[in-house]
Amino acid sequence: MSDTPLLRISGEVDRPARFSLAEVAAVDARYQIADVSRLDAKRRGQAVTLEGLLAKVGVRPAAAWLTLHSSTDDFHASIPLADVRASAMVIYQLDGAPLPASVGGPVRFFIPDHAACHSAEIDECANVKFVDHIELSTTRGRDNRPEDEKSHADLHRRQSGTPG
Ligand SMILES: Nc1nc2c(c(=O)[nH]1)N[C@H]1C(S)=C(S)[C@@H](COP(=O)(O)O)O[C@H]1N2
Ligand SMILES: [Mo]
Repeated sequence: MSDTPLLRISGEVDRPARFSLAEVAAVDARYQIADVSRLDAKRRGQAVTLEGLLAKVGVRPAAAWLTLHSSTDDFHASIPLADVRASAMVIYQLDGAPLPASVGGPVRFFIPDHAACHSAEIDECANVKFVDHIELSTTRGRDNRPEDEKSHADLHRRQSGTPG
């Protein structure tokens, strides 16, 4: 059902909200990115910028951290809001249909200019798949990204994804 909530935004915001696919698609056209493959040849789909979603909820001045939660596989990443605010997006649609789970749908966080895994706070591992909740907070939130090469390699093996 198109009205089922896809994504919740909570925490240090003026108007916590739950967005359906229709509501994400209805975010103002100036925040929509029709084709993310122009930003990264490995990625496909339609996205809305993080800024477009944040404009809907109203970021409070105290918000300093952005935490991406996936309850699907209990994966969480917390990153400084300022580092991604201008560039991050969520991919939510592919060829006019909901984004498939095989590429991280129904909602996949995407930072176009991410660093390699572990090389920085904003790494490829922070491109959280199946994101269902975005939380803004004053201090760092939950983060269970792999901390060392071995746990990272194990994670990639489990998700049968590409090495990164
Ligand atoms: N929900 C969720 N998102 C996740 C992960 C995960 O295990 N679960 N792995 C991360 C890691 S370590 C990487 S490198 C990228 C890989 O994304 P890709 O398979 O689309 O290239 O997804 C990130 N997002
Ligand atoms: Mo990764």
